[in-house]
Amino acid sequence: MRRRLASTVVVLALIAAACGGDTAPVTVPTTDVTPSTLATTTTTAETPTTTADEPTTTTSPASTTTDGTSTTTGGSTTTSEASTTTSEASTTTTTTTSATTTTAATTTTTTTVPETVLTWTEVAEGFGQPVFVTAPPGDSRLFVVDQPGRIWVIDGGDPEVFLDVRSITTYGGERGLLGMAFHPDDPNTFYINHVSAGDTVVAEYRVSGNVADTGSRRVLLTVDQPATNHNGGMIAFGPDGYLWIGMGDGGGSNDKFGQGQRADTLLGSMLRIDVDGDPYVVPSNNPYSDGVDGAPEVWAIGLRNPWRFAFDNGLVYIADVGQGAVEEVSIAPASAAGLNYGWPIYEGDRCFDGPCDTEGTVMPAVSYPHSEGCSITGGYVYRGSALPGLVGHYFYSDYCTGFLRSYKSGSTFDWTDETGSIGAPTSFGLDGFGELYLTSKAGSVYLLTEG
Ligand SMILES: [Ca+2]
Repeated sequence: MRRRLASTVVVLALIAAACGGDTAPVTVPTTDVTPSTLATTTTTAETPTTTADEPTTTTSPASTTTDGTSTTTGGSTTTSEASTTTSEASTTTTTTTSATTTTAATTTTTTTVPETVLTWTEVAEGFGQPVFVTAPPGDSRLFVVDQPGRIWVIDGGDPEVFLDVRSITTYGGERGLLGMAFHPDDPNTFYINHVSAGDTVVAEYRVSGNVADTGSRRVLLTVDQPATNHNGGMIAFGPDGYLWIGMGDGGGSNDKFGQGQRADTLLGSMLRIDVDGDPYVVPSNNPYSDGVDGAPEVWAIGLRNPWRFAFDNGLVYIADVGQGAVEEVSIAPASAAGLNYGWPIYEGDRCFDGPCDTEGTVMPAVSYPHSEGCSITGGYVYRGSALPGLVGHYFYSDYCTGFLRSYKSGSTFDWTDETGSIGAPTSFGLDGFGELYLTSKAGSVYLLTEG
């Protein structure tokens, strides 16, 4: 059942877009979800479990979900002939020196998308509130981070508990277990980012067999959180081998704590540390490694709530959640130290708390107004093998509208006509082979497939 692609292009709202008023800022999950029961239409390879809060793996592609959520999976089949696409474009990928600035350059690009039909195929369900998927490179297991405080491992059967930190995790709203990253040189060591006792904690664990050794917990970093929202949550190892930690501005609204433009505090910043230390080491080429003009851990400033970010081909893609009007993705060289991503001077490409001058600011490569969403869910540049026509596309979504869009070479593409909208997509994730997943607040994990 191959269909032709009908990918339409979203013209970048790179210019202007000072739309909308101050609607309530919405970021990642805002309410609790009780563990869902097993769906009755799921076919599983293993003996189904009956515990109410245990997720299951769906082994039949394109299975039908009947759980009454707003998710759409498998079977989005109405597509029309492919269209060739043209759009305005911008890139911000030219900065190569540290502590310099990048300004969006507007260009026009014509892009033809290969014939591909995309579908979100549900592969697992029943999680409390999944917010991330990952795996070490080349590892066939899949690790699912559940915001209330557990990590599940899928190793050919139903998900099993890999780590349980619920008792030391502050959960609710935007707080909880938010991120996970395996050590790039040792798949038996991993890191989590969770809110514990109300503050951000990055901790290391060792793996014993197919479960984490809870006794191996080693806290690297604790960051005081003055409010319940904007906790960031993403941790990922960069091409430099260092752990990058996305920190929100401390919460509230309007950068009320004045953190966005400060380099001497850890909030509103991207942090970068070497985990192979006690408790960690500050890389010598961090912009404030001497602690004189800023905090040693700070790598970049000007972030509001960088819920998800990703690396690809020497670049970092930071999806920073906007306040009331504009969402954004900023792209910059991962080697560029001391960049300023703009908040709160800019919200996306909109002047928010001026005076505004793009000089010295990394302006977004992609931005869209709140008429199209409310809270960006950043993703990844696809480098897998299942969807060869989409290699190099950076995929992203929005928590409110659930679209699926991609960005490549200055153009953006909207795939939602094919995939349907996923209700409340919380995060993207990659498996060990670069295939792309999406988690939904309703408790499901989807795999992006063709057909
Ligand atoms: Ca920004």
